Amino acid sequence: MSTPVRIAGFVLGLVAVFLAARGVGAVANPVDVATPVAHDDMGAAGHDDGGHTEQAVAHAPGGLQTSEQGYTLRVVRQQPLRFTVDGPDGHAVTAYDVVHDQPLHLVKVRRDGTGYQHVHPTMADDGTWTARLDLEPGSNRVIADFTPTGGPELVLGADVEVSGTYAASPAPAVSRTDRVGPYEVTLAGDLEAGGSSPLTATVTRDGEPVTDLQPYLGAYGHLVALREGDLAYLHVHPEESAAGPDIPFVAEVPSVGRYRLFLDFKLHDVVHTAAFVLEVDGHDH
Ligand SMILES: [Cu+2]
Repeated sequence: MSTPVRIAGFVLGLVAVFLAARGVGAVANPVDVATPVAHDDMGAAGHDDGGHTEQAVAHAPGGLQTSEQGYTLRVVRQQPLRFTVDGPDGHAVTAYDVVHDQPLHLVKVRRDGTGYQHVHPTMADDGTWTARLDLEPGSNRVIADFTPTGGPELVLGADVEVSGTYAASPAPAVSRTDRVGPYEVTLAGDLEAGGSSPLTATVTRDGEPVTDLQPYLGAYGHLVALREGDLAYLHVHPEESAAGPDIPFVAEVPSVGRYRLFLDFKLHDVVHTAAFVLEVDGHDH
């Protein structure tokens, strides 16, 4: 935790105490980022929240906005999906930093949480990206994770409506285990609202630990977490690890609710994706 962020959290905490003391806490609502503090009456009462509050203040979840800080995700066509990221000057961005081995990560999921894909589109010289995606009928969310060179780290999302008949899938139950081909993957650890939560994925085959994972996107696995309801895209960082069977991560979850998690891992030159559902109940631990 950087000192400026900690101080910012502390100052906002003081503001919350001040507002609460005057009985006008609701006035803080127009400032969205202050809401988690203003509404955290336990925090305002002075218990040690373990540093959770300032994180909620520092990061609004990504992927909820199509446009942010002057950059706009613009879908040009559906099939194949083509898009640009238009910069503050109105032109398509053509220079990106490579992060986790790629200049741009694109996640697509249908609004009902099915059909997850994580791909790496290719960019033409004019800044138009083309992605190989299986866009199914229904409302699809595409989420781009990138850093324009010299610009901010951004996660922008857009809806892509595809015509055709489809049946919405009911929300799945909480699930920590998934079977992908011959592999069984288990996700251990609990998500905590407003905190940094360690999670560990474990890959086995026929009950035996898998220890020959191949590096993928700069780690031995890549985990994406999406909030059910709005598909907010959460910060998940891989931790250093061996090539299996355990793949450790730290996830930052902003609120209670249910989260869908998708783990990409690579074995024998094939990338597999395991899916999980975790729930954050909001009770104190
Ligand atoms: Cu990626």
